[in-house]
Amino acid sequence: MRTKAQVPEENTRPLNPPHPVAQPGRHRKLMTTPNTRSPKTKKIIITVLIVVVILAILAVAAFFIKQLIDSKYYFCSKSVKFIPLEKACDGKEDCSGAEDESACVTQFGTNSTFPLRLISTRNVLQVFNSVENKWKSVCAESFTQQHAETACQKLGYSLNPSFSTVQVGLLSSNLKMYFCMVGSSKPQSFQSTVTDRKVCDTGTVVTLTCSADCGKSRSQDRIVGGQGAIIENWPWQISLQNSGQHTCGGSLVSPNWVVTAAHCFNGDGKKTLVRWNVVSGITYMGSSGASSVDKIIVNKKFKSGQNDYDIAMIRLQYPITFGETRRPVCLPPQDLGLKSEDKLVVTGWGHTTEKGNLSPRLQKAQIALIDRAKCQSPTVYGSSVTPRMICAGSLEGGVDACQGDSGGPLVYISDRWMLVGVVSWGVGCARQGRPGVYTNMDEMLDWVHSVMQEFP
Ligand code: 4AZ
Repeated sequence: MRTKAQVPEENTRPLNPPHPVAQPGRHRKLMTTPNTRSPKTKKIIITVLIVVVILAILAVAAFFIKQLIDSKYYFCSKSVKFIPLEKACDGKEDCSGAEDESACVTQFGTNSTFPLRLISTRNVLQVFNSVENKWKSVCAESFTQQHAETACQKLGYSLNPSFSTVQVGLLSSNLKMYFCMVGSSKPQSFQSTVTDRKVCDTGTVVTLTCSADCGKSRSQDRIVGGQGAIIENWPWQISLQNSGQHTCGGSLVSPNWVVTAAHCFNGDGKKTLVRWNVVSGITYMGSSGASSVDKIIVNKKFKSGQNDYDIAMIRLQYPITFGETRRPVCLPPQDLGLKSEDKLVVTGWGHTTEKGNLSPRLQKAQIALIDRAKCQSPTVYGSSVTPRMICAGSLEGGVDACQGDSGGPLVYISDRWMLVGVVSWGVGCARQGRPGVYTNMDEMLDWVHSVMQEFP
């Protein structure tokens, strides 16, 4: 606020005082116009400006030279040596101390069935009996909070779980064929105490929620195709950046795990961990507040050049603190049972047209699940679509994921948002008869849970 008392002292002084005082500096100033500077001052200003401009040019040049070097070479910091990028993480030691092979993308495969699962929209807990090759629903009797914690820990969650019970009569037929009961003696390893039951004494089985705050967002707004979005509504969305460049999307599924696509790690310089960062909590593309990557695990069955098993997981160096802008999405239960035309949402900073550019602002699009038979028809993608894939979008075209959306979330809401797909591939973007293809999370849950258990 500008008040009278704040009027500058200079203004209250007469320009030509009746008795000029001997103050040479002041006197000279009063006699000249206020903006005129001495030639010496001018020289200094010009020199400073030139220095600033030169420094700016040097900084920009250094940035581009660094980008250029980074795009071709890997720097061995211990031996102070550059090696061609394709030699980093190629299985052969090129830097002293094998520095170039010490922090690389890991491949992980699993052939065995993960012995626990949550199934159907009710999240019924089942235990796998490997001798009989059968899944058995867990009776509620003798099941305690401690059992719930053990089960969720096994499934890769560290947060406080909660469990409830559901009447057997309300379950679909495949969930009420076989039952088992956990023992009370060893809740920390209850699978070793599981015994078969013909029926549950209480007539109820266990339903389990491992991540209390997953899949909740500020608003559950309904979406039309391709609009600007805000991170608060899709707080699990992350930007996966290679040398500071947005490369793929991804989804937070716990404080330190991100789900993304395996094909994001194809190519030179994409296999070394130091180049990767995860940026969370942003609506507008940027690199501030990036999380360092501790491990990247790619599905072993993914083969570059093919699109099958296109899934990877990233473990962050430090867990993310959840809030309005950062929150995990729920992993779906097994057999969620989506039908064609069910409404899904895809989000990302990918290209807004096929030959276009990345979007500075996060975008969302509502799309529909496409019938598998339709997507596998010869006029669409034929046998390129495997059981590990689902198609979503519109056969008329117009709305779709695109380059730069890869690895990002395809979500479905019942009471919470669930990750049902990962942006994977498609022919072009939003073309007629060429919908987007997504990694089918339902087929990957075993792998995801195995990874979280194997690399806690
Ligand atoms: C890509 O290149 C890509 N239209 C991702 C999604 C789709 C196409 C391409 C789907 O990452």
